[in-house]
Amino acid sequence: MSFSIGIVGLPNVGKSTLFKALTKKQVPAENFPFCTIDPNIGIVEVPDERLLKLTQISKSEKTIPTAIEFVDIAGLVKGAHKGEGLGNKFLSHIREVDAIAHVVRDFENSNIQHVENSVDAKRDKEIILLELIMADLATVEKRLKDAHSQAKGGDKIAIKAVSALEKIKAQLDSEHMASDANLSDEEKFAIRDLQLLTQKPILTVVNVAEEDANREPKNENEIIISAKIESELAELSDEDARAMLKDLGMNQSGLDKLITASYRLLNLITFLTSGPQESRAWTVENGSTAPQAAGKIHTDFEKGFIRAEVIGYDDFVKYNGELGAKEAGKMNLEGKEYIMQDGDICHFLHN
Ligand SMILES: Nc1nc2c(ncn2[C@@H]2O[C@H](COP(=O)(O)OP(=O)(O)O)[C@@H](O)[C@H]2O)c(=O)[nH]1
Ligand SMILES: [Mg+2]
Repeated sequence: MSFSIGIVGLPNVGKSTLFKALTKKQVPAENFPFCTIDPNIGIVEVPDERLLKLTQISKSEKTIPTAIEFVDIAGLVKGAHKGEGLGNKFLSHIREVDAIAHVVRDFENSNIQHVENSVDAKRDKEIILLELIMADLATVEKRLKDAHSQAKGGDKIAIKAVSALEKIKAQLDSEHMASDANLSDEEKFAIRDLQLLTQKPILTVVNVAEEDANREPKNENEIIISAKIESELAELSDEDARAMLKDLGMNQSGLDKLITASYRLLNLITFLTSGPQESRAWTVENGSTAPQAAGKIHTDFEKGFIRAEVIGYDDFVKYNGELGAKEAGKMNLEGKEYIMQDGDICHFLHN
């Protein structure tokens, strides 16, 4: 199971162009046997230089990156929450993703129609956000009715749900996101299955003209991309793509920016396994324990967890692999409580 990012935005802003470029980086499906095959879903590898280094050091036969899933979600227009366009069908697709990449158009081109008839990224951002807010408001009001009647019966969780929903409703009513509501842990628990759209992390992807591709983003929740450049890069070999990036004065492709920003937005970290058979990257949420990480490899590893042998990435490189690091005393034995660190190279012992 990989984490998924839904690509949303008004029509003709470059969503599918970006998605098509992304799918050129699809990982081979055999490494991810449980994924659904769907033309609107692309599972792409998370770029990580460390993995190549591990492959060299361990002389691994295979290198398997970790992956993240992108979904091209079409059909959002003004009024979607009232059923305009694909309306609620579209909104239900967004409910299933872990985070949202919102593409806004910031390039002029008179041949490509803009649904609002002019290019204004700030306005477009507000239109989409308002749709998500209105959809959430409908969800919250519906749930609030049920929660009220359960709370009357004295149900403790329902009482917490009512207070959570009222706090969220106040935010939504003033056109703020549900994630702006300040909820206690108990309140969060009471509404944990609600799947509100504006509780998800949102990354704004500004699709700019080619000559603006090096523009700096306004904040850490925004990235600048030229979908046109990305679609050209996607057609090239790795080597040619690197040369083109260099010519453009870019140190990273927009897609790599998008993938790494999504990873950060979801608060994910990578741990690694490495040996002669394969070097492989795995994803866990930041703050996960060693048994939870082991469970990513196999559920039995989590259930039967005994301990983890952990080497930090820098030590692994410095001492030229597992054996060297172990001899230098840099392999630590960690128990059930250990919190995984980004770049940990692990070997899990289990029964
Ligand atoms: N000039 C230019 N055209 C683009 C760019 N991104 C997308 N387009 C064009 O805009 C049109 C709509 O793009 P598409 O990706 O289908 O938009 P979607 O409706 O958001 O999926 C297509 O003709 C694309 O070729 C871009 O960055 N620059
Ligand atoms: Mg499209």
